[in-house]
Amino acid sequence: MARLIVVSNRVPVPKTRAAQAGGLAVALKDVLTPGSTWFGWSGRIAEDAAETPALVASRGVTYATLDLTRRDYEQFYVGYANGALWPLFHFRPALMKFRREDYAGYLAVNEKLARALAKLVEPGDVIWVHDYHLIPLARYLRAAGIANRLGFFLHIPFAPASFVATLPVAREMLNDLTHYDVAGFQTEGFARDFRDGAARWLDAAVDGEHVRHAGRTTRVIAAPIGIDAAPFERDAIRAARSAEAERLLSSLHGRALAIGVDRLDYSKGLPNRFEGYARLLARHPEHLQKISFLQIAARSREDVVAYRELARELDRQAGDVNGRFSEFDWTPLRYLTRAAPRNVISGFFRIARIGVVTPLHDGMNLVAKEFVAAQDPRDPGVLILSRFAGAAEELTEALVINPYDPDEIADAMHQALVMGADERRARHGALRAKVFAGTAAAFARRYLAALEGGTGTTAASLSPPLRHLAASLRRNSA
Ligand code: ADQ
Repeated sequence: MARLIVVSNRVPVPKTRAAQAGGLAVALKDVLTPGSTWFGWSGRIAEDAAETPALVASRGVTYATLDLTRRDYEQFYVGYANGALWPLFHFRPALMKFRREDYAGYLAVNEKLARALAKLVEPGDVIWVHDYHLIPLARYLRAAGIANRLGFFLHIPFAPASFVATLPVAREMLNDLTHYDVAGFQTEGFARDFRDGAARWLDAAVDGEHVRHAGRTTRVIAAPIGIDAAPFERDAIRAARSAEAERLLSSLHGRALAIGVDRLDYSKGLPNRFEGYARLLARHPEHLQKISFLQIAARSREDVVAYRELARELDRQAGDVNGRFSEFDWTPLRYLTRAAPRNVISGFFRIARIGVVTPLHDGMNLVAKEFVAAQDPRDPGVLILSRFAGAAEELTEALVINPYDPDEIADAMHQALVMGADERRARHGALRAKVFAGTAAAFARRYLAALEGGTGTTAASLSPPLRHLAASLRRNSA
């Protein structure tokens, strides 16, 4: 029977640590109906890594995972994916560390995954590949004789053509993407960047949304990812009454709470955020002792040098802000470098007066949408949002700032603190409508309709597996 096969670097196998993993697991929750498969790396490193995937079945979904060797991990994950592609796509060429051996390891892992996956694929299966770790997968799947519909979705930004050229294997990367039937991006801007890059560096023909190259046609679309808004709001309402939220509230002594929640990643703009906060306190002494900033920054990719350096810099900055401004009974900045459970964070969002989302560059940023969904519409907090997050294309009623200017962050925090309830409600009402319309389910439905080759999302235009998915999505989003 035909099925959906989702492929991603990490697979959230139920009852493992990976099951907690953020964005993607949440976004795809609804499309993983019984009969689907989720395939990828187990998250484990093993020297005797088998070529045949380990299978776990849960609620009718099969989770198929392979281990990686230490060398695979160093070259594929640390070296090329996060040492070269991540900085390239996040506009940080100075941090890009390209090494041929890492690239060779990246290709080898993709080939190994494709070989293992090819054995699981049945005619009619629809294969949806996620993110920058797996760009070459389609080429290897085609080489293994897989003729099924193949889609790719990039969760992070794509870079403009002139920028892509700094990658020594830019042509190979662009060419690999043309092996997919559909290539999806978070925004129309990123989709356009890919079409431009393919035209410029591959001499591909671009015809509207389509890129034609070497006899293949790829439909290149923007499909902004969303959150499961209604359940998130319900969680937030419940979590705002939890013991943790009560403790946080009572520790505030009536002060306004500003909150930031991120992975500890240089794309998230944390140093400028801390500096912006310091400037708010220095330039607006009326807010001293009236605000507490809680930054939760989950440590991430500590095997990559740039991440360790960032962690040290933020320790220094946090010490500096608190050393300068603290009173014996007030700590202006609370800085935690570990993840917090979603059902705690959602309650903290609801309590907060300001959500601070200031990435220097971000594919979407789901925290921005989660903050909006968590607010009490009668007395909502204010979202401060970087114009360089994909979310800023939709969430235009936020206080949209340029994160490269710490004074602009400070001004926006001041504006948020003095903003009247009517304006807060008006801005939040508009944002809320967008977050509740552009949900994870809507994203998946739209993408899968494109992958199926249809232009609409009516059930009649979908093949049996997708009709099944569409029906389940409608049930879940009802
Ligand atoms: P991320 O860079 O991980 O994702 P983001 O979208 O902000 O970024 O967050 C994903 C999820 O992780 C959210 O549900 C968020 O609540 C959670 N999260 C983040 N920090 C956390 C923390 N400190 N503790 C607990 N949970 C935390 C990538 C791209 C984004 C894109 C997503 C989804 O970089 O641009 O929005 O994929 O496509």
